[in-house]
Amino acid sequence: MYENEINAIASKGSNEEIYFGLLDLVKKAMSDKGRIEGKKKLYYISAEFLIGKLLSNNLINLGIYDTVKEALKKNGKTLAEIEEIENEPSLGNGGLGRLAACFLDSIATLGLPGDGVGLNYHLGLFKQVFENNLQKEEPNPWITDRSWLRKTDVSYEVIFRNQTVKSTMYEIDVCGYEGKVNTLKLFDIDSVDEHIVQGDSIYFDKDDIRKNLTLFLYPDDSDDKGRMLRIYQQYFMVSNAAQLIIAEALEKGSNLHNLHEYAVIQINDTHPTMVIPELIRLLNNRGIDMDEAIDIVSKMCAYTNHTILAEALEKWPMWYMEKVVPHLLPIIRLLDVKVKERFGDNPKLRIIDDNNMVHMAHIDIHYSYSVNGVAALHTDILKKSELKVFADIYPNKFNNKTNGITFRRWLLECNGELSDFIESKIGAGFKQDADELKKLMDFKGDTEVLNKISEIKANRKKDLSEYLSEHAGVNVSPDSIFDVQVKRLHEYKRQQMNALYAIYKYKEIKKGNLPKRPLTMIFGAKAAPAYTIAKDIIHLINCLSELINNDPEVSKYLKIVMLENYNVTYAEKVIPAADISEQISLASKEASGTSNMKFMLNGAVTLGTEDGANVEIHEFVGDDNIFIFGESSDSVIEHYAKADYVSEKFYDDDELISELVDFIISKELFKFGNKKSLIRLYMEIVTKDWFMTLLDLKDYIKVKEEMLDAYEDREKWQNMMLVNIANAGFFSSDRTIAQYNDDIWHLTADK
Ligand code: 26Q
Repeated sequence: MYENEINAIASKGSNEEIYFGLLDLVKKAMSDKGRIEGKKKLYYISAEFLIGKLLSNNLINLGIYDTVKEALKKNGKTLAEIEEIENEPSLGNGGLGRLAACFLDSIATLGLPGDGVGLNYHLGLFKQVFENNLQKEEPNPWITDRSWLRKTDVSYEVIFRNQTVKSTMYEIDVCGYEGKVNTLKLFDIDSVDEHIVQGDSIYFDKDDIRKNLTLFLYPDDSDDKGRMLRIYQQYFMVSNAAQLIIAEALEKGSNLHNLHEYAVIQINDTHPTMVIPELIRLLNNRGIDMDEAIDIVSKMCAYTNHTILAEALEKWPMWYMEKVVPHLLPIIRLLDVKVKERFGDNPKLRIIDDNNMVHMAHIDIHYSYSVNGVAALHTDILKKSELKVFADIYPNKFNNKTNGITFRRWLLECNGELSDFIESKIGAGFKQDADELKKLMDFKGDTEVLNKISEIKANRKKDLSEYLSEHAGVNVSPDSIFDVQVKRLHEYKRQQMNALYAIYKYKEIKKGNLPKRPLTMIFGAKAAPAYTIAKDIIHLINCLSELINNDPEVSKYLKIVMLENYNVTYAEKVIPAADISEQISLASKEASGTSNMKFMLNGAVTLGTEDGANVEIHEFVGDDNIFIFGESSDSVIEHYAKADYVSEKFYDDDELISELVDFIISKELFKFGNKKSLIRLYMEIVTKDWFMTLLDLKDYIKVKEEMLDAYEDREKWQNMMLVNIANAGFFSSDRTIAQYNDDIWHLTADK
């Protein structure tokens, strides 16, 4: 397919010409595939779509990846260098956004009619740079004249209190693996002005909505204006979505009374919640009475919860909404009244509380027909504690959908050599049916296969080492153990615990207790701009990196790498190269995690707590193929309930713990770091430690040491790699999406 065109493009002179040639060809090939059609369609509304670069992914899904690679090779080029031309879209921040991207891939692959709906942030999430070991945020412009974005003539009016704006809809095609095409729809306004941003900062005038509405994802919300801007963004997103849904259904012949037969909405966390009152309002405006409108919308909406952290459960003051979207208030009040009519005035169930705060999740739970968590443990905790009052009144609404990842990007694309080798052993069936990976279990103990798998791992480690020495200015040995923790920076994810391990190792080496093999600790993480302690943790890791990597005595055995501006592109290089997958959240706090699945699929072994999807990974691979430590979620939940965790006690009572924590404020580190930041972090850990780092620190060090020892039994370790890969099938997002469709969406596949 397209062989002549591909050869012609590959023989062009510059990488740019080749890239843009391929871009146009792929766009045409996707339009040739045709759209996935159906009476009923899914609208996956999300504030984030962390889609990553698209060229390789689209080539794979179109089935022309190998042809392109060959043609480039003939001309002395690689796809990797061509893809350097492409900017990574900066439309997401972490797990929730990447999940949405994996889901779009699987929805199209299964032939289900389903589009993503979100916003076209011009400067995206900030770009992270390090200055004096501190994180600095810069704008991250990614949109270029020629790109995957297609401007459409679809436009809606969106009404705010003091003005009405006109939207423009952009589209990005989403091609299924050997399938047809859905779209990601991104709304924008033409008047946005990137020049209002001050220099290379992320500061801008928050007043002028016409100029700033779609500038940044998660603009700084440390003041009222910033928080209000988030409401502007959210309402803009969902009002467009609601108008689109109605327009498309009308076109297909809906009389609106049966809108739920034409559309189902998946609400990705609470950010799109206002779609519920907005749709009710629009239906009511079109002559449908309130009760019926509420009923129709409740039959259309399904809500996914991604967190139990209190601070992430959105609550907005009524007066914000009054200022931004006053026309929604009567509806939100009505929804609140109806809850009281039905269930009495239980404060825990209310939408509007005594402080006049609107609880977005409560709107979702009362007025959706499905509420799901994202891993078995997470859903259990929602039902048994966090959302128990709701689960009691709506037992049938609650369900689990354990997250998944698309194997196209996270195996075929990022680790083609491993994928090809697997295919040579068990056939290509696993690409459509991930469960077939289980067939690899037949090769347990097969030296040839095991050696090949570790050879491939060694190749990825070499690739990454080269990349790091070229792009990050750091030399690491591919023969060292690659120990990787990449995820958003948050105290509950406990990067600080990993950093304390680095201090432990540093001190051991200084004492002459040399490790059998060097260790390379790799971190990648962005901290929210206003999250001081998270930024302090990044600063600590950077300081440790500077101290350790420049100490000739220690750096032979230990290196610390903090990746700057970790993103999807980086993930695709780092994850295939990892030996150890760090999944060390405080049990009960990580809803699922998805990098844990990516690491497993690429043959890394998990070092983790019994949290999120780690629990399910543990069940699949068994005790012998994972390293588990730390207190259980039940006992952590009990500590919170009894308020009996006192970090200072752990610090005072244990010499090793105090020695490691004290190092944060040592002379050695003050040489490289900002004293204020180091002292603040030290104080936080000793006097607060809300996410109980010190509770699990000793167990973590012990199990990590056991794990490093286990690595030296090469055959044992290779078998662990194999068992992890062979059991990753369950974590394909194709499985997750099939379950969403069977249990929630009920769409008909168009294949
Ligand atoms: C809320 C209020 C105000 C400002 C921002 C927010 C906000 C923004 C982003 C709240 C939450 C998020 C993102 C959450 C997220 O990424 N959660 C992750 O979702 C993954 C996919 O389900 C899970 O695997 C992770 O465990 C979960 O942390």
